[in-house]
Amino acid sequence: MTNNKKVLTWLEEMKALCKPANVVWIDGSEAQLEALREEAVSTGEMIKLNQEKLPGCYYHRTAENDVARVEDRTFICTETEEEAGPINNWMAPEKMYAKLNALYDGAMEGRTMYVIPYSMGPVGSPFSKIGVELTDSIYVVLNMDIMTRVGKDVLDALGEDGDFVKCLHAKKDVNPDERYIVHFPQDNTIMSVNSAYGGNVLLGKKCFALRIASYQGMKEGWMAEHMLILGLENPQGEVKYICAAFPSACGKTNLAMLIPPKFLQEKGYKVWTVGDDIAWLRVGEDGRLYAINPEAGFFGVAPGTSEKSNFNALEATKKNTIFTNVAINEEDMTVWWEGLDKNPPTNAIEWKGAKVDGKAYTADGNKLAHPNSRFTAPAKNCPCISPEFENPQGVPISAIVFGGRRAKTAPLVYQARDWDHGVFVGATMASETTAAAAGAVGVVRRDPMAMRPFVGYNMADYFQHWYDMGKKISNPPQIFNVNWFRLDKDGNFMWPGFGDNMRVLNWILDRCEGKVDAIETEIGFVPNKEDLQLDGLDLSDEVITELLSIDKDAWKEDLANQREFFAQFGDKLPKEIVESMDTLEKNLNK
Ligand code: OXD
Ligand code: MN
Repeated sequence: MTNNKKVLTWLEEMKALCKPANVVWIDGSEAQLEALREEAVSTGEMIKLNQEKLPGCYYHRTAENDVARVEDRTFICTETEEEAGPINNWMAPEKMYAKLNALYDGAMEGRTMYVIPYSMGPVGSPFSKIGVELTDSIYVVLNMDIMTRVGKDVLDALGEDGDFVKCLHAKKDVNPDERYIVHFPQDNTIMSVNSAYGGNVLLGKKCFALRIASYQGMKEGWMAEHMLILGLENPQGEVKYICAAFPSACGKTNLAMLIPPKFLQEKGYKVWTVGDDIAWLRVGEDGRLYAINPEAGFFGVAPGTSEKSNFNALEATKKNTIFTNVAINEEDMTVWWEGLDKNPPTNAIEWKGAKVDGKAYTADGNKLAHPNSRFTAPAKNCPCISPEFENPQGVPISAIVFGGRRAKTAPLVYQARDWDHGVFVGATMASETTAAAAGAVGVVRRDPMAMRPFVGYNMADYFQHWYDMGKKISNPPQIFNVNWFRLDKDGNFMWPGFGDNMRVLNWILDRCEGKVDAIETEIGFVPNKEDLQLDGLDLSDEVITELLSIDKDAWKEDLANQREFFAQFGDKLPKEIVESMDTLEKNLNK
């Protein structure tokens, strides 16, 4: 399949290490993929769902101990500990290679090693990067085929001499005590062992497209970010693009596929999805920032996805999708999860595999689907996928939006004063824990740029990279912060969220185009009420005022928390962050 010596040499080394019974190159052909689906069904690795109702759809169940990303088992192995920084787990590369080589030794005996050449980004785009994943899991092959561009044309694009990210995955016996998700950014290498759960084994996603790519971006002058990309079309047919970063459980996929409120739809507004999770950003010749979505599919959380909450995502899952750890409706071999509708199937198979009466089971407070159960759906299934999705040059970004779940601190929306202030706004991102999780409610977890689990090097250097990029972007996007989760005194959400968030996006774009003024406050610019399109919303004037207000005491408390968080970076912390904290303090004390 290839004459690339680097690929062939590495493959020989990994074969010698893992000792598979045979090796199969994935060429991306439908015939080969179909044969693998059949094989996975025959061994029980996958279950074929109702092919009339869900054509091309399959079901997979992971081990009970293997249902989520494992941050405590995720390592960044740079030469020095300082290069990995205080947020990442670190081990010296030599020591980690020795440990891992022992685990991989003979790990594929009697099994097949699949060789998956894949491209993050459209094949041949100047943004794109190539990886090769070796895995002993058909589930991984089939998911990678949805989430990335896989096959022979990737090897052709790599050529005889091209560089690629080496990705090795062995399922082994999914022993959580010997599970490792390890990145060697200086060797372009990822090694994952003892897991078969998506985020740990689809190595193109978090491991490559964020952790390794963020390191590559720092070295090469571009950015890999945990951001959705959406296009907002106005009634004149112009489309402006926005990137947005949110910590998990803040509705990123929903925002990426937003359906505007009716009165805006009638005026001709529309949202186009370019990406729901990751953006790779480069400076274009015109001095603007351009973004591609390096992925080709959505690896979305199923529970909570419904016709009402995210019609477009649900539509995307209706064909050629792999469902993981949701519930099966045994009546007709379709799928179900909490929040899909109010009708749990009577003859259900819950995610661990037990046959239960779904109605009685959920009435007792049990969950049929695992809360982190997923769908892997091709992006092109999505009804609102952007016509620019495959554009190798990416889309020009007008605004970058940061957000989190803040009960009190952040107003509905505010705009940073300039790029450097925007970097500070991103770096001080945080989200509060909800009652849905065990433990105290309202505890602040700092999650700079929503990249806390995904920066492949020292986060202080990552902040510096943002400042450095600002100097290279002559025509930068404006930077904003949003908060859909402000609570009133009784603990109720003040803002309706979902499609109505479009109203805020419109204000953001109006600001980018200089169409509206704003009020300068201690923290940045907030909207004049009359510039928000609030037609048809049942919100009193007081509520709007409250939504846009700044609670100085809450901000002072947050600032103390920021200082504590940033202290761990010591002298490496860019001076701009300290200056921004000092300015904020001065503003709040005025
Ligand atoms: C994801 C995540 O799965 O951020 O996208 O955890
Ligand atoms: Mn994510």
